[in-house]
Amino acid sequence: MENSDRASALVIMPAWNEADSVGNTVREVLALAENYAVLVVNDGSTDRTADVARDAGATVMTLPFNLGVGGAMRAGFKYATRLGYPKVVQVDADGQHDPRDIHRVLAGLDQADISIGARFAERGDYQVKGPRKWAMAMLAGTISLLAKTKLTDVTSGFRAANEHAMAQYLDHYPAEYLGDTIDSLVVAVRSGCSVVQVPVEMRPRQGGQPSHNPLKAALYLGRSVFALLFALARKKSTVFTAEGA
Ligand SMILES: Nc1nc2c(ncn2[C@@H]2O[C@H](COP(=O)(O)OP(=O)(O)O)[C@@H](O)[C@H]2O)c(=O)[nH]1
Ligand SMILES: [Mg+2]
Repeated sequence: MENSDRASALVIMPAWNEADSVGNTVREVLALAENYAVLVVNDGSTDRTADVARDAGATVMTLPFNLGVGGAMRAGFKYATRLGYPKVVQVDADGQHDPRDIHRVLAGLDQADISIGARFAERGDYQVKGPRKWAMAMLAGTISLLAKTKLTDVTSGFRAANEHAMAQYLDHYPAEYLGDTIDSLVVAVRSGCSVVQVPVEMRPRQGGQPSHNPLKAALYLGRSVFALLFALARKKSTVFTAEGA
């Protein structure tokens, strides 16, 4: 854990078969002027992700089999809490999240428990169109109502959390497919966490392959729309009142 001395925040990097890009991404983070510790959660990769990440200077936690981004993040939050990091930020291993924006995403925590790095400029391989675009707009609008703040990019994985949000995540962070994006946010907001978004730009993936299956992702978005409509139709329930707040 040589990289954790005096670190102001922990960068959690979920990685699944990212040997092509994780090394560069870790090096970019460690080269920043700010002092961040980097934890790569190697999620049952079958390539050299763990070795490459370690050689680049990250602490590597290897999960014995693939748990998905939600499970990997939950393991990362547990690690951060045990080691007493006051802030964490999730950064993709594929290089799409520009490490130079990390300080901006973390700065959002001055105003809220969760800070989302939101892409405003749709470019690179992030062009979404048709029903997917409508579903995302509708989800963003609905979650904005819940969070009482304008959110435009609720599926962004570039996000930071403070200790309050981490305490909530440890109990409730969804581990199912893609649940780390929308579901995690809805549950956190309903548990009393505040959210803010800050603008960032996304870069193209720096190597390897995207993990998402487009059909599964579309089904997930559709399911999220319905789940949210039902959640909104319900009266506020005491089950969701803030814990530990
Ligand atoms: N730990 C873990 N990380 C994953 C998994 N699937 C994807 N990732 C990581 O999550 C980040 C985003 O994945 P990616 O496939 O690029 O998704 P996209 O950017 O939304 O298209 C990358 O750092 C991936 O390595 C997984 O099953 N487990
Ligand atoms: Mg990606």
